[in-house]
Amino acid sequence: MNSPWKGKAKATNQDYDDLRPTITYRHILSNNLGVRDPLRVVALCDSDAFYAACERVRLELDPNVPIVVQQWESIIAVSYPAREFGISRMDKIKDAKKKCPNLLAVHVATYKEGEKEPSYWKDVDTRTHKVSLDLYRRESNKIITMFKEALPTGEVEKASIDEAFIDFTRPVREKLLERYPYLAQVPADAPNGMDSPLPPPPPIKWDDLGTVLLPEGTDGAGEQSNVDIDGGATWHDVALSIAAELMRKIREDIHSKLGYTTSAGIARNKFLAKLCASYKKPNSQTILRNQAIPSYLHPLPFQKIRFLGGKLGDALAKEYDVSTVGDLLTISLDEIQSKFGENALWIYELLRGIDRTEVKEKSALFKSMLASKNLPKPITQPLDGYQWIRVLAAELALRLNDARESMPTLWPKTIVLHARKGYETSRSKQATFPFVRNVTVDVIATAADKLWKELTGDSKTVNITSVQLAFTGLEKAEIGQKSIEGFFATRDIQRTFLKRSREGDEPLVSLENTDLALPKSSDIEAVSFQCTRCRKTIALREGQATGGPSEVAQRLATLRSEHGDFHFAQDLANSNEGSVPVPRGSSLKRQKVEPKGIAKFFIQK
Ligand code: DCP
Ligand code: CA
Repeated sequence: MNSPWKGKAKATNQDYDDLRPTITYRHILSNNLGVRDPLRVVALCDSDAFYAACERVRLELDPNVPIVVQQWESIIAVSYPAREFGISRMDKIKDAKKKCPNLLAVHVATYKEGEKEPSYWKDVDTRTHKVSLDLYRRESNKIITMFKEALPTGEVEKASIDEAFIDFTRPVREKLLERYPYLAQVPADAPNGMDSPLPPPPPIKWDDLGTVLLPEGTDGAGEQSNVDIDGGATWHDVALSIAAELMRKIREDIHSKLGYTTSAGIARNKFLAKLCASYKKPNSQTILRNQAIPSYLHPLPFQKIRFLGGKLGDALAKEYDVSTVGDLLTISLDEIQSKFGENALWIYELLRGIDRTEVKEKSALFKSMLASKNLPKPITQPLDGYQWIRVLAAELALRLNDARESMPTLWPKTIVLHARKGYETSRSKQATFPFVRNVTVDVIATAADKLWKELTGDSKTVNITSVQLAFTGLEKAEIGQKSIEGFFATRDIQRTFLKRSREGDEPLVSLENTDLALPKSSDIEAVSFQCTRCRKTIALREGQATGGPSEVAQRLATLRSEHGDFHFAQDLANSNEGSVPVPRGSSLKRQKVEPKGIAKFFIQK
């Protein structure tokens, strides 16, 4: 293809105009360390051969034992000692064992019908078992917790089951000011006061801090291992070296406390940190200095970059007949814009090592939890579905209860059952999930059984190839608590409730938070509110919205509390033993059940 850009002048470091920004006292003393901070430092830390390492630690094996993790007939993780035998994920178990006769192949834990916990059964069979990744999730959470505990002022974003981004900018800033206190004092003779540049940085000892990638034009092939770096060190290099020091210490702690080795990439942003994290594996870290960004990025085949692979990468390669990042640098922003519209600036900047994506912890409240099973043998008799429901319910029970260890009031609003026949769209049924404190396999299975009955209806035979059970709308039960608290506030029976609960009736929800449902100050002017539970906007009736702000606020508080009562009553009815909530949109009448315990107490008015 005859491309007007092919053979044009080579990209120069002019394309990277922010590699040596001048750092001033204003920068170093700023409290607002955003994504444009010139001393920004981000790391990506990834666990080595993660599932294999989890199994090795669980089995208390020597780290040199070659081990793979198997899921049915496939290999899903290969330890580094096993990789030395040329084993990869692509191998079949049989072939891997040929390559290494001493190979230990551990099958992932599975759930089995009738068992509440996953385990390592001898008779794993995809027709009767379901894979459990719970061990890996738990170990992953332990690692994330160690990052957070080690860096109370850093930001940690879990990126996958075994990777996390860490924003070191603030912890590094604290260390910089602690080690070089003179940076906090603008000298009296500084020409531009706060906007004067900092004095030259001290020499950096990169020893033991990891692999340092070399800037362009330096002798040596890509890496730097000497004690003092060249005279071109910047304060950003100092920041990187401090982050590397902190990262190394955390990685060592993870290794000694949990037994896992990790590999990290440390650079000025997420994109570059991720890119260099796997430069050397296992058990190592790589530092990409700003000066080395061009020489590191230029020769990279751009389609290997995650965001630039796939269709977008194909389009770029075809359009411009190019293959490396360096090739793409000669294309102007206008040109990219005309071809790629709104993504253009982002692509243009990424190619120049610029990425302003924040490191931000995703809400700890993952909104849903899904357990699913593709059935090697379709379910043909409706009765056969119940065994899978119990298996899926066991997984959800374990996961919800694990999550409740750190968030005790976590509560799913809805339970959803999906069933699919071949490649047809799945059918689903859902219901409000009972408001119960102890979510056991039985509670979940009872709710799901009811949905299964609805889904299969009167059919004598079915043909279901995949079943999924999910919790959706997972949230801390604050709204529920507020409803209940509102309930107590309006009926003034809190004392009675507490008395009865001490006498032995198990309260359905905890009452730890006794802050009553009063409007927040921001609500004072409001005449309506949106219920976070049912999403409806509940407004004061005409005429009620008049009067002084405190009267309106009071009426709104009453309305909130009444609306909370409505949900509370529903939850009580649903959480009664033996009662299963009526799915939304169902024409079924709510089952009449004799209220028991605390529910009976409340329903008697
Ligand atoms: N995984 C999987 N199926 C895949 C890829 C990965 O089940 N196709 C699981 C098993 C891995 C874990 O995810 O242990 C993490 O994936 P990585 O790609 O990070 O691979 P590893 O951690 O196993 O190896 P590495 O040391 O190369 O990161
Ligand atoms: Ca990994």
